[in-house]
Amino acid sequence: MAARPLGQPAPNPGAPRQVTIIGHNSQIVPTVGFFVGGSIPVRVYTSNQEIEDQLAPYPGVQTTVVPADYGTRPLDLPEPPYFLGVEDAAITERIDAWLPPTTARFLIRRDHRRQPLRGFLTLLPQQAENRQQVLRRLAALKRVDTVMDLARGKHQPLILMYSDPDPDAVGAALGLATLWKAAGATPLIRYTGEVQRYQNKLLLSYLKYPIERLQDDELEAADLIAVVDAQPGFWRDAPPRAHVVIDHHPRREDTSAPYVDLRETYGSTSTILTEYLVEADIPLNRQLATALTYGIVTDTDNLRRNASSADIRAFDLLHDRADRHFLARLEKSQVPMSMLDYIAWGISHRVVYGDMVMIHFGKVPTVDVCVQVADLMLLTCGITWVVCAAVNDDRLVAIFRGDGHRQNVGKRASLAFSKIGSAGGHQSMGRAEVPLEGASVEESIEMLVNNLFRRMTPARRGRFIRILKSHLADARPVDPEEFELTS
Ligand SMILES: [Mn+2]
Repeated sequence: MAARPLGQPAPNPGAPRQVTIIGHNSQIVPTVGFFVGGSIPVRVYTSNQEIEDQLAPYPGVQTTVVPADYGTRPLDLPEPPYFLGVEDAAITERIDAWLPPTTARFLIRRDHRRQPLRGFLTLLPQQAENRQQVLRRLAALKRVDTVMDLARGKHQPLILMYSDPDPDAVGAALGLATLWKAAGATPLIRYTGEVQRYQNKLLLSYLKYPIERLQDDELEAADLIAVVDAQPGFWRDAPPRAHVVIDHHPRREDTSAPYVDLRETYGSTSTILTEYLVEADIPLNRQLATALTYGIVTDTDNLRRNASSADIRAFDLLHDRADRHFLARLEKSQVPMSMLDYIAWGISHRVVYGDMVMIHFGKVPTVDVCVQVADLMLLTCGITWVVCAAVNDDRLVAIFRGDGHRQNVGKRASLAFSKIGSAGGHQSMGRAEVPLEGASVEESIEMLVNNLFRRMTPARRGRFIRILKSHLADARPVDPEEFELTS
């Protein structure tokens, strides 16, 4: 194949070599203009001599005047696509009879509310739909103006995230900071708890924007306060006096502020900020696009959970501007180094019963051990549910994971343990916590098996318990100094 000259776009095999426009209504000339603008040759058949005259100045347009009743098929009718600019139904049918079988037949009419004839497509979106889109955009721009106006002339705007901020809060905060910077302000981004997860620490260190823990005097000094991905009432004592609240959690009765944008149907607050930024045509740099993308995918479990079409649209707009490699790094950084010994111990001390895996870790420094190992064991072929239990802080804690396909592990947890402790969950995740009140680890094993398998024969339950107890006699992982989630 001959090489294409540089700078020449690859030919699109589906692109039409020319288009054919037939009829005489008011849409003919604008439609010709539309295609001429795209340098596509146009063939026109019209009964109206005036249209021929109007089209004469257009380059690449060949016009043929046909009889007013469109009664005879032109001998030189080109290949599809065809655009019919005719209002009259009988004439439309007559022209339709000229055409070879093709799906590429459009009806171009001013009045799109009229039902298009069967088999014809419309070239333009329905006007009502078009109008809705414009109105939605105008509403978004009005919101952006309002939010930006609030920041103009402010000395110290403050964007607050609640507690240990999750990636959605970080994405939304950075999005709002970008808007406010475009309005000439220099906002602080602060959280009020501690960042726990390793991935979130990694995210904050990746972003150049300083995002830190709130200092007492900063709240005092702020002359504009926004709360994102939360509502002021989340702070039980001393809720901040917020001027701006942008969130997707269910509305709290006590939420009020001069500017409130709450969208419960959205999967993430980052989506709301993405809409603001995109509608206002504010450039999204790579870091911002990365933070917003990560916010959307973590809150919606990669668009699988509670994702609205708005979240999917925002993701679509963002994802090729985001740093894929960094996002992959974040996604993979799931297992703290200090967990590896527990994972190894859990794997070699599993008890398999049918399609279930059970592990009892004895005493653990953190219940995260059970969560991590349960998620991992569920990847085993043939295993549909997992129970990882341990004793922590004088409680028996059992973490349930299931594929959610054949059983409901939340219900299983609650049936087994809600009478003696707190238990619940949903299809694929469950958790039970039973106070031990000084009972031993050995007794916690009996409690676990006897309650979970009430319908099992006592002999089999006894064997189950003996195996779990004997596993505990094996050398167990040495607790790391600290379960700090660092690399
Ligand atoms: Mn969120």
